[in-house]
Formats: sequence, C-alpha cells, structure tokens
Amino acid sequence: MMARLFCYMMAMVMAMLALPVRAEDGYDLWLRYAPAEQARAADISAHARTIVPVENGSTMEVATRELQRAVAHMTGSAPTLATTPTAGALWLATPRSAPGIPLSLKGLGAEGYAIRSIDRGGQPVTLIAANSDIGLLHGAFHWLRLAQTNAPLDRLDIRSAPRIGLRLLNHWDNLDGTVERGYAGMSIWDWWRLPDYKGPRYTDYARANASIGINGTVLNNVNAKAESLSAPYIAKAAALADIFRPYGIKVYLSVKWTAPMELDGLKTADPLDAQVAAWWKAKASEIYRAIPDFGGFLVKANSEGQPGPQDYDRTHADGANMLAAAVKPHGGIVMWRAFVYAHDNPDDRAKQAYDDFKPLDGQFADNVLVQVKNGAIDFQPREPFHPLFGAMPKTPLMMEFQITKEYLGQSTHLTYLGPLFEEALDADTYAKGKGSTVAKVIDGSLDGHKLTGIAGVANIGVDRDWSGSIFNQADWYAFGRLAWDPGLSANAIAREWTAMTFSPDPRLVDPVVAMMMGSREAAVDYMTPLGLAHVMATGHHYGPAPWVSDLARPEWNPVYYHKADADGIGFDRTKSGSNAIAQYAPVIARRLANPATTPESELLWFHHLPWDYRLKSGETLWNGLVHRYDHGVAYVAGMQRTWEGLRPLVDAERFAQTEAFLAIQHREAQWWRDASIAYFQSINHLPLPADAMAPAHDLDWYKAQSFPYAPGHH
Ligand code: BDP
Repeated sequence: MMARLFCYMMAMVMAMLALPVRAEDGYDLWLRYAPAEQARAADISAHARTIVPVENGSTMEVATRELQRAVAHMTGSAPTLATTPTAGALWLATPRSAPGIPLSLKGLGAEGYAIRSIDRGGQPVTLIAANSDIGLLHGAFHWLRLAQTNAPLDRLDIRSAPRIGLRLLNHWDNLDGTVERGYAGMSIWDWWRLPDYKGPRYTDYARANASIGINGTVLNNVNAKAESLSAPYIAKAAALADIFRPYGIKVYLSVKWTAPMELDGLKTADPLDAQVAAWWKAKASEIYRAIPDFGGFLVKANSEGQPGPQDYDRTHADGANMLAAAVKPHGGIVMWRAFVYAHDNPDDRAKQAYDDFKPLDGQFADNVLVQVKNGAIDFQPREPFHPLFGAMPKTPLMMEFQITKEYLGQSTHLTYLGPLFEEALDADTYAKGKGSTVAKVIDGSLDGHKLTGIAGVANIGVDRDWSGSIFNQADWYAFGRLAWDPGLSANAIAREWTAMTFSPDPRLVDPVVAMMMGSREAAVDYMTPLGLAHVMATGHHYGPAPWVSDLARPEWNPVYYHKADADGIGFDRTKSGSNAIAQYAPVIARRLANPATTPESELLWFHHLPWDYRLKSGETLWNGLVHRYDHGVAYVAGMQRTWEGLRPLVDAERFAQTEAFLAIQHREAQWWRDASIAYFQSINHLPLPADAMAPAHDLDWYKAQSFPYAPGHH
C-alpha cells in the first residue's frame, strides 16, 4: 500500500518536473537519482527540505536545479527554495553571497568546496561552502554522491580541492562526425547544425563532466583539420563554450601545424617566421573574441605524418613557444604532445619521445605543458610508466590516458581502467628518491609547478549510453575522479560508480566491484601477458595478429614488439639491446637490467628470454605464457557467472546488454588466446602444457580473419 502510494507520488513529481519515466538505457550515467528505499528517502528529505541559494547566476541555477531534481527523484518530493537556512536546509554559500560563513575556505582554491553539518541557532543545516559558484556546484555533486551511495548525511565535515589544475577530456572527433578510435557511435558534436541547433545532449554532457570535476574539453581530433580554426568553426566551438561555461568547463582546440598555409596561403609554417607568428596571434585574438575564456591549444606535431616545426629544422620548443606567445595575452595555454616517433629513426620506438624531449627541458615558455602518454609506446593493456615522467623537472608534464579502449577490447569488453590509471599514477619514478610518483610529477608537487594537467581521450559518442557500454561509463567516471584526486583508489571509485549506476545494495556492489577490479588484468592476460605489447591487428587494432611482419615501417609490425624466434621471445631493452632502461632513474634501471628483478608483469617488455626460462612459479616461460592466456579466458567466464547471479538485482535492459557483451568478450578472449598460442607454437614448436587445450583452429584460419569495417579507424 505504502509502496503503491510512493510510486504514485513519484509519478506525480516526475510529471511535475516534466521528466519522462524512461527505461534504463544508460543515458543517465551515474546521475540516475533512483528512488531510494523509504527510510533512506526520508533521511535524504530531512537533509534537503529546502535549498538556500544565495543569488542568481547561471552556475547557481545549475546547482540548485540539479539538487532539486535529484532529491525529487530519490525521495518523491522536491526541496523548496528558501533565502535563510532553517532546519534541514542545504545551504549553498560563497563569501560574496553570505559574508561570515562559519567555516574556513582557505586552501579550497577556485574550484574546491567544504561540506559541513552545522548547528544554526539550534537547527541542523548542511552547509556547502566554496570560494566560487563553481566550487558550490562541485560540492553539490559531492553531496549527491553521498545521497546516492547510502553514505551518512549527518556529521559531515568534508573539504576537497582538486590536486591537478587542468582536468581535460580529449575528443578525437572529426569534423565529418566520425570519431578516431571511437566505439560509441558518431561524434556528439553536431558540427553541421551548430551553432544554430544546440541539442539537449550538450547540457547533459556538461552535467556529467562537472559531476566528476572535469573542467575542460578539447573538441577536435589531435589529427586536426585546419578548418577547425576557420571562422564558421570558431562560431560552432563558441556555441558549445557558452553551454559549458556555467558548468566550469572550458573549451580547447587541437590545431594543425600548417593551418596558416592551408587557411590563408602563407608560404611557410616555420615557427620562427614573423608572418607565421603574426598569423597565430591574430587567430588567437579572433578565437578569444568569440570565446573569452578559451582554454588554449593542443598540438600533435611531427608525429605519425602530422606536420610540425621539425619540418623547418626547428624544435618542438620553438613551435610550442610561438603558439604560447599567441595565447599568452589572453591567459591561454599550449599542450604540446610528446607522442612522437619518426619513420627515419631506426632506434627503439620506446626511446624516441624521451630522446626528443628530454634535451628541451627548461626551454618551454611558462604557459606550455608537455602532454605525455602513460607509457612510451601507445596505450597498451599494460605499459611501464613513460620514462619522461621525472626526467623533465623544469617542464610541467601532463598525463594523457586513453579512456576509449582502442587496445583493451573496444566497446564490448568489460575491462575497468581504474586499476590501469592507478598503476600509472602510483608508479615511482625515483626522480628525487623514493616516493617520487608519477602522480607527484603531474600534480606539480615534485618540482613545484603551478600549472598542472591531466587528459583522457574520451570514450563518448552518440550511443544512447554515451560510451558504447554501461561498464565503459565507469572508465569516464574513474578518469574524472582520479584527475581531481590522483590519490583515490580505483576500488573505492568502482564502489561509488556501481552504487550510483546500479544500486547501493551490497549484494550487487560487492560482486560487481570484485569483477571490475580484476577485469583489466584479465585483458592483459588474454591479449598481452608477461609484458608483451602491440600485437593487435593492423589499423583498427581489433583482435590478435602477432604474425604481421610486412608493413612499411618496422614499428608498425607486431613482430617488432615481441621478437619471437625459435629460441625465445621479448624485446631486449637492456644494455645488450636498445638500452631503453637507461632512460629510467638508476635504481629502476638496475632493477630492470636483470630479468630476475624485473616485475614479471613487464618481463618481455624489457627482456628477450629463452622459451625455457624459469618463471617465479617454477614453470617455463612458454608454459607460463600459455597459462596466463588461459587465466584471462577463465576470468571472463567467471565474470559471466557472477553477472548471471545478479539477474534479480539488475533491470532487464542493462542486464541483457552486459550479458551479451560478456559473451562476446568470452568468445574474443578465447580467440586471442588461441590465435596467439597457434602463432607462437608455429615458431617455437613446443608442446602445450599438459592441462592446456589445443587452439580451436590452425594458424592459417586465424590469419585469414579480416575485419575491413571494424569501427574507430579512419
Ligand atoms: C594511437 C592511435 C592513433 C592516434 C595516435 C595519437 O592509434 O589513432 O592518432 O595514437 O595518439 O593510439 O596521436
């Protein structure tokens, strides 16, 4: 009876807020605000009877609306607005709106917030306080996270400020609507109909990002088209910037180095040419007229065929500094990518970025960040941390993670990336002795940098669920949370996400989080165990092709990376090989010089070892490799069983999607395992360990598989 009454009330409230009751299709992400159980709903209501917004302003409106809507969904009754905090009020206050706030805002900066349960004249009030409206918005989302995850709402005393300044998504979105390495449909930017038509999805994008603290977005692909900087496209970007502004999100653009030549017929793009510099200055002014808070430029130069300053015998620093001078008067910054390797450089690809950039340390202007991928090759399922971290103390280094899973199963595999991000951030560079973690390099604390940043290549598209699967949403979420606080644990983040995305019921949260936490390691096992890398199929990178050896450039071929032959397997990066280990701090280099002291998870990344090399388990390298593949496949089967057991606790639509995707993942994990084993066995001619099954097909069958229309490749 009560339940029916509650449903009826809910329906009334939704009608009141004109929100259609929708199936669980994933559109609402972690902002579902699902109806809480009765006692919990009463608790939430008691702490949000009224909202005390202090003044109008678009960000305040956004925060207030979000709180009202969320509480209405969760409890069935929307808080009313008030001007003074009385019992059960959620009081949003900045020093400007409420002088004499009863708590200190020191150290919270422009984006941080404090949340405290206070007693105001005998009345319990929840104070959310910040130096700015944006801080209040972040605080409001924090409170909503507590409300959604069944956390206590009493006796709150929370202070939070971001440890990293620039927390950006990088969209690899093309002007024709396709997305490079996108597995969630076409781009959400409807370039063609912008700036006139601004669909509701842009606002929901901004809400989702603000809720996890993301404060910037690079709209276009690093493989940029010059036209992104033409007047019509600046107007389109400006329309998006207007929508994102109240959410504290700035817009940035990737630039093509030769834009002055392509757009305006300049004869050169030499960064030391006065006309070129003047062109960029004028272009920057034009952009800032349309977007006064424009963030700045992202640049991929002299990398994979993109033009750049080296084409004119200038350095990356020459190029970056020229652009930096153009945006400097407007407060803009330049993010210069270190993802470079040259077709005419025969040296180990893993060494090239370091060799190019390390000598430039100290030469970059003060509004330049160098953006470095987490590993030295390319977003592999596992890579040792990039040796540039810790090696350029005079330059702010930005982290670049890939949220979209180009190499980790694309849209369908459940491979939660929280542990990958965490592993990279926690890696110790030993740059200034023990504890010099990558996180401390990028949050600026190791070398005293004020300008700091982190970027994630977005996994967002027009799919109804935004990310190509429900579980891929967790990677977007985890990136944002870690960007705000790189000290958070991937496990805690997974718990929050699961509670908000599905339900806070521990019967669901515990098994889902357990399955997420091991899922990335499982992908490592069934794709690239023991430090193998880059054995994916050519171009689209979908599926295994460790046999490929006929591509034009050596480092495009998987055989370049695994170097398997009759005697052994792995890339020798010690002194007897490329000596890439010398790019790390001496204590790390010493450890990596010896296979016995190299972590087994990175063994074949650093060493070429005989097939009968003894692993720590006592088994041979070959047998151990086969067992790792098997372990990966078995883990996926385990996830299928776990998920099956959760059927009663998950709505039909999201249950079915995950069930189907896990079946795909299982089939593909088996395919990865079988194809890899068939290939390596054709090289070493060794028998399989007694407990291992023979591959389902012969090697030729695996080699014959072809997927000309696999998504994400342009
Ligand atoms: C690789 C992708 C390629 C990108 C490149 C980059 O395969 O599509 O353009 O990285 O980061 O991972 O520039």
